Amino acid sequence: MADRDGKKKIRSVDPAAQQMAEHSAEKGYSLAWDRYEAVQPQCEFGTLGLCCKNCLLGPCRIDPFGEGAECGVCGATVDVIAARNLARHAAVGTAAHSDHGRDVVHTLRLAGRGEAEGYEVKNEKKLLKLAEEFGLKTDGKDPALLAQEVAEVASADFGRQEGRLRFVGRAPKPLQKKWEDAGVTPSGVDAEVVRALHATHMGVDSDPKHILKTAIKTSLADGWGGSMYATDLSDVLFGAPEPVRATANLGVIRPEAVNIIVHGHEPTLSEMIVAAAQSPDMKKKAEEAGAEDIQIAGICCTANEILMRHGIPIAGNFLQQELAVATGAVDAMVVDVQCVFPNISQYASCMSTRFISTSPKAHFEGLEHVQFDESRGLATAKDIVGRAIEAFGERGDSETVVPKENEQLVAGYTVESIFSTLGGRYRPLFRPLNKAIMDGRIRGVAGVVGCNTVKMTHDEGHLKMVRELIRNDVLVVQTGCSAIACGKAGLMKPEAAEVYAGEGLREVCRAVGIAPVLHVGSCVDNTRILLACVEMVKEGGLGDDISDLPVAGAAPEWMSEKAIAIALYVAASGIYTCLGDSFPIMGAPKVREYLLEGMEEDFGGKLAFERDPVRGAALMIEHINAKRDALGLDDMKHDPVAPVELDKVGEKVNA
Ligand code: NFS
Repeated sequence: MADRDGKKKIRSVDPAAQQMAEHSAEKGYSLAWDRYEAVQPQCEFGTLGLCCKNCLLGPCRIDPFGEGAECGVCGATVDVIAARNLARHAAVGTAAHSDHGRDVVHTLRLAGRGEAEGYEVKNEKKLLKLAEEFGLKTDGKDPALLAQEVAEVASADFGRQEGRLRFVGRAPKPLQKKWEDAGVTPSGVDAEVVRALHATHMGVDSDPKHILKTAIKTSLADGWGGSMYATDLSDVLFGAPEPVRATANLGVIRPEAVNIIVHGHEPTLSEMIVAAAQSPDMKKKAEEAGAEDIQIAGICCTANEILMRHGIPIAGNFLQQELAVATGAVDAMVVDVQCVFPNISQYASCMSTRFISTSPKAHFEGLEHVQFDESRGLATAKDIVGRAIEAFGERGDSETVVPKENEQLVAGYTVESIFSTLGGRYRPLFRPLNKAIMDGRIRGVAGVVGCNTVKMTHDEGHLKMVRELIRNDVLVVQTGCSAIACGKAGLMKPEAAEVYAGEGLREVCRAVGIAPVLHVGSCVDNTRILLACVEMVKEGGLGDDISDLPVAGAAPEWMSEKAIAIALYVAASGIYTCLGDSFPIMGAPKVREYLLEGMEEDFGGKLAFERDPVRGAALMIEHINAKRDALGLDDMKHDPVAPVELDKVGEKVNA
């Protein structure tokens, strides 16, 4: 259990996280920060990518300084080893996002057949648009039937054996050609994942650069396949998000209410929990148990899904999952898949909190399992909410400690809603954004996304980078735990423009009433950022391909295999992408050279590794400026404004 040697501070810039860490230390709860200390020193061979256990001739590890073996027992060099490891990470990341996408497709099919209790097509307009894109006959067709047909076409794309993925056709033509020339145009999502696993088996692909192309191809099947289906079909089923006000941080937990935390990723579950909690019978039960209300709050990307569509509050990001439970006021922690700490059940024996796993894919030792089944989605969700109400009854007078931090934010931006927010209801165009970039009020656009990691100070990378970007007039769009970090710090309120944004960006934010930092959803919704770039190209005046745009991407605190797939598909879509931690490839010179330099020639985008978030932002700005120069755009109208100290974030917006 927790042993922070009397130094109760954790590495986090979030005061709510800090308070709960102190409380956890007093209670003896172990946190990820404690476990990180306990596993030191971490394996340097693994960090550098020089450890191979792909076959049982090994494990082999290669010393980067030439002491000992130069290659593995089979003859694999450092570059082959590191490239294969990276390709496997990308395949797992792609599989995770895409399996989430597949579940949404499955639910859409069941909903169309009338076999998914509680689900229906909420966005017929988008269903129709997709059906037309897929070449389906739409005239006078019943939306339920159309939903089934769209789901069939999508399923076929997952299992496609030949030809290219459908959404590849959404990319600008020059980018499609680059992918063709480089041999990375993805085919079926499943096939690409399987091929990456085959290619990295012992004694198959042994050309480092070719292995990296396999990693890129697989990742493109995520970005322009599995993830894009997850986003588009979630919008069809659950409705397209619209700008919505909400709140974020541990202070959203209310001791007097039945608190249910939904943690994980798939909206199929969380949407039903929200519906169940809002149903009159459940509300009545909660009142009978003496609760004021039922409070749903999210952690990680499932939080982003229900925030975007319903304005449901966010309890915190990845590193706050244990801290939420430590409040003692959570009556049910409901998890599905991805980013859930395996030992989250450590609390089960000492609290009334019910820990409930729900996915057939993910059971957790020590957690009660209520299998979620879309065919009886609402009934399962009511069962879960009922258990939370019971737990509230058992909570009695036991101690609860809930931080007060609870910040306002606006979320719910999509390609469609950016259109209408910037262009107005009657002129839904990307023209105003392109024009603001062309005339030098907005320097460019940056997507800042990704996780938290205990290897860095929690949230600090996100906040420092984003503030540096907006003070230099770069409009920021965000997803994932990065979006949650900036939401908690007050950067997603329109007022934030007055404090942090450069003068040009501030003028634009004032004119259209937006914050300088826009929340565009969960990690699968990074596809919204790709498609926003496509729209900027289509709108004209900023080049012919995504790689011509003055845009950049970043994941300052990334840690998951999903982030590896994202970084690769974003860079291979032509976007300069700056990562906080490096990929585990630094011991492999050829791999390093290709990812940090060579791939730009093939795709127009490449990666950079920079731990210092302010320097990372400077690299992104330098890239954006170079793109502006290449396009011959006007000089920026204003100089950047002075930076604001990190400890003033939030404080200043609220002043
Ligand atoms: Ni993305 Fe979302 Fe957060 Fe990282 Fe995990 S929740 S899918 S992987 S930790 S951003």
